[in-house]
Amino acid sequence: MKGTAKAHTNIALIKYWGKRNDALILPTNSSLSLTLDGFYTKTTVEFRRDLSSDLFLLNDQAVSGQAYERVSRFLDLVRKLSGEENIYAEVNSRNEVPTAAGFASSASGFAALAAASTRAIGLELSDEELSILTRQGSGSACRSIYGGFVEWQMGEREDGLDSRAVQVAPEDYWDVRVAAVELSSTMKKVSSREGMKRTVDTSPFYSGWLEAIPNDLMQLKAAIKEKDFEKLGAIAEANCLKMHATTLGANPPFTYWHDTTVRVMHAIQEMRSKGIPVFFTIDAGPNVKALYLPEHEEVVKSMLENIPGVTSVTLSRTGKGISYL
Ligand code: 2P0
Repeated sequence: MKGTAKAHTNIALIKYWGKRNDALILPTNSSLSLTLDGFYTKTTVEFRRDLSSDLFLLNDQAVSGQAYERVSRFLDLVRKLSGEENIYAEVNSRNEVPTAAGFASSASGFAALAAASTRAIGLELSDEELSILTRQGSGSACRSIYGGFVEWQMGEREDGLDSRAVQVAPEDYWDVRVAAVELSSTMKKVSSREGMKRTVDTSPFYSGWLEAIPNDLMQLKAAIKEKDFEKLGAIAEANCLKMHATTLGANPPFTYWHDTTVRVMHAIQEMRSKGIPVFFTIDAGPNVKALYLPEHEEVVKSMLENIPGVTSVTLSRTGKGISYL
């Protein structure tokens, strides 16, 4: 009863920011991401009759506390779905993503866990069913089931059975590149889970965020269809700024930006004013991701590496969906 799977992380161009149901992880807005081949998680799950509780090892270290509880609760869903309620698992994960520094390691993590654990327990799920299950581990993870451009449709149902990802365009459709600019690998102060909750509950700007989503989503899908990079970049950058603006209105207010975050944002906009089409997006952390086309890779990389306070620049292409090993 053993399964191994690999899943890549994804970067949202239209952000998921807010839940309407915390337990089922149902979002208040649809989102759209690009799966990245540079960052991934590889996970092996083995269900064993001799275990009396789950074991979770991340990069060969036993994990306990909140991170363990999230994995074990997710395995409860898998056990329930399979009808095998009294069997525990050893989970071995290897993360090729810097954890909790604004890179969505939970996205590749829960996608790989969902794929490996369902395979190990003998469930045969469609990609759609797997996306619905994965969503209940971590919202953004439901998008990592697929490669390329992926939309997480928020759905309307209370039971969440229509809240799942669909592929908008496959990984070989368009060679858009992403440079992950790392500024600091320290843990962030407000987790994305807590940050989005505080924003939904207290920020007067949150209604403006929700109002903007349908148009951003429509425009971004048109940009993908037309392969219009400037349009894609402009919408992604503006959507990211709207998401981050909501945090400033929260009570207590907060921001994920460091001084270097702002420096990188300005440098990217400055480069654009000189005619290089490069755009930024930022998740719930200080690091910046730059979007560009292959012909500008050299110049974008060297510009980013030369910004004071930048510790590393990692380049990524569009990635595939989950694979079984
Ligand atoms: C996203 N983020 O769309 C957005 C943009 C952060 C900013 O999804 O609570 O780890 O597990 O559903 O998926 C990060 O939130 O949150 C996230 P949970 P998740 O990628």
